[in-house]
Amino acid sequence: MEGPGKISSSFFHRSGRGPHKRVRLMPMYSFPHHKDVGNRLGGFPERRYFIHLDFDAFFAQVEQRDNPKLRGKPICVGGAPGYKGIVMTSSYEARKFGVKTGMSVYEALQYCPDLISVPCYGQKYECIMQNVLSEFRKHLPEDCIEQYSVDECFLEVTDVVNDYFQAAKFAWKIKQIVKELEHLTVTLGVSFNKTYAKMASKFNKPDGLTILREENRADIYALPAVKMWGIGKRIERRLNHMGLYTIGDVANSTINTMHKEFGINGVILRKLARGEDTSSISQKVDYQQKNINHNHTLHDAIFTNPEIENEIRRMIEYVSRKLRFKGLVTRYFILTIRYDDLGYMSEKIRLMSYTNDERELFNTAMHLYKKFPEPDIHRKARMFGISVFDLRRDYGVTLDLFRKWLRFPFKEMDILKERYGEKIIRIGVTG
Ligand code: DCP
Ligand code: CA
Ligand code: CA
Repeated sequence: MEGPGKISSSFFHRSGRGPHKRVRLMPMYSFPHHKDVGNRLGGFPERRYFIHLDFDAFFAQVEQRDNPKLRGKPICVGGAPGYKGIVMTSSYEARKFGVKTGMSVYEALQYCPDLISVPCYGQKYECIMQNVLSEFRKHLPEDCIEQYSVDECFLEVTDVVNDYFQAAKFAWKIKQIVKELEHLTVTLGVSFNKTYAKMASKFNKPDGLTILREENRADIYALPAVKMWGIGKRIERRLNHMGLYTIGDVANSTINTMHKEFGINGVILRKLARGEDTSSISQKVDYQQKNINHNHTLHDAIFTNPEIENEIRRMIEYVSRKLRFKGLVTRYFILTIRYDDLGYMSEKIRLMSYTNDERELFNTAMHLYKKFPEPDIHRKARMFGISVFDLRRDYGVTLDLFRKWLRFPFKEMDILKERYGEKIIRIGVTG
């Protein structure tokens, strides 16, 4: 068996705006810069246990919880009907009619005329996740907890359980904690590595729990390759061309074939398919808030500039709001994009001064983005990641006298958004 070595690497990517762009490649979970190196002292135990948690129909479930009139009904979160809202998510009742994330509310109404569209309360969902994570910290050391996205987290429970039975019991406890604390359901995956745990949490939705042991690898191997985290339609097509259709096919392929077709990414993919993901809980969102990360994987990869700009703007709004919510400002900024051919681009920049100003962060992000190879129809962008670090307490604008006059009422905007929904106010965006 291989030890917990690094499986990430980087190479020079030729196509793009620059002649030789450095493309960062790393396994799926641990970016940026906190790769799959073990964070344990005294070696690794034989078997490790990870839980991946994912809220069911997250935003929609929260809105149904908070408004009994919406329960049992087809709803979507995305703005009032008649507006040009986009479905961010929908209740399971709505999904039966074919309502999908990413559709316009208008289109969704064609599928489901009774659909009720409600506004998005971003800060509320974030608070829920933070409450849940704080509660988990009473049951697990903080370095065993990783928030992965607005509705997902990984827990490593190796230190508190001895076998799968105990891991399952712990997972049930987690479900109970969330239910008691927030009256919401989650679906959990339990396995011996993060990739498998994440895949396991896709089974048995909603309110499910799946234990995926080494000996049940066949359950994963039987799935079509596209079900694997990180494989989109494009990669699937290329795999199919190579005669690889299932995750098992990828796992049983040779390193050489995968390397020839996809470079080092192919080798990583094969490893992840085989259950050889050695990554640990990433300390990127750590307890003392040394950094904040936000990743977002799109259901449908995008490539046009307005789409990308919009996605980056949404990410920035989220991160800067989180900074303000915690009373923090940042000095370093990383933008990462994963393309649907598995390539990564990641750029880091030191800001002129500490800030949580949305416009400044957005401009910085766009500045970094311009250095990346431009996505096109053949190489779309699938995942966006923003990471800010070197965080300080925000002592207020008085420290930055020269900018004082430029201060925007972000905090006041947060309150409005909290009360009336995401779309109530936006800076410098029309339409
Ligand atoms: N989200 C979003 N835009 C997207 C995808 C998701 O704003 N393109 C938001 C709404 C979701 C939340 O993120 O509620 C979590 O996304 P998931 O992909 O986990 O979807 P859900 O939790 O809504 O549904 P599922 O039960 O399938 O996990
Ligand atoms: Ca979810
Ligand atoms: Ca999710």
